[in-house]
Amino acid sequence: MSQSLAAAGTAVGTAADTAASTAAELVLAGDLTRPARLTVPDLLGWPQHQAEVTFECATSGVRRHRFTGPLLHEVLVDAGPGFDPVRRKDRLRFLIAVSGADGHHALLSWAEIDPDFGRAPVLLAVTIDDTPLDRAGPQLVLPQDRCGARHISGVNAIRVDGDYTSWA
Ligand SMILES: Nc1nc2c(c(=O)[nH]1)N[C@H]1C(S)=C(S)[C@@H](COP(=O)(O)O)O[C@H]1N2
Ligand SMILES: [Mo]
Repeated sequence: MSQSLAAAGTAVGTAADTAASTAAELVLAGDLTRPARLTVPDLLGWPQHQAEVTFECATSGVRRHRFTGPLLHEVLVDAGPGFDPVRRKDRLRFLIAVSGADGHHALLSWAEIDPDFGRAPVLLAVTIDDTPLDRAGPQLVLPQDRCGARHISGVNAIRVDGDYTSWA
């Protein structure tokens, strides 16, 4: 019985279509008091924003997309970054390392997305062009970027890091 069900499942799709593996997971780690694992449906729990972005790709030219999703800043604040929230200067040493499942990486500074500093309305998109990203995983969206390279798709890890003492 279970064998024939498995065979039927294989016939209509790939292993990635099985219930256990459909939801891509995003790991929030680093200097956080509440590290988390989030799926795209989890990201619907924050207020949703929309962005129409046009960016240039070095290889495929001008691209245009519509994204929806929560602000990266709101999601990360809820994970409890390890700075003193009332001391603005304390936030300036934090960086945000974003990784795609394919190994594409980019760094943002905390100040870049902080409403007291750069105020960039960076999203963790849950839809692209009205298509849900539940299986692919969320996409980083930077409406301020001219180039497309930081619009990382299939984001599977975000690390917040404020400790540079080991660099000295
Ligand atoms: N995970 C991942 N995301 C990525 C890339 C990549 O190599 N891996 N390339 C980036 C680059 S260089 C561009 S221009 C855009 C292109 O997005 P589009 O083809 O969906 O318009 O995706 C970005 N996101
Ligand atoms: Mo690109």
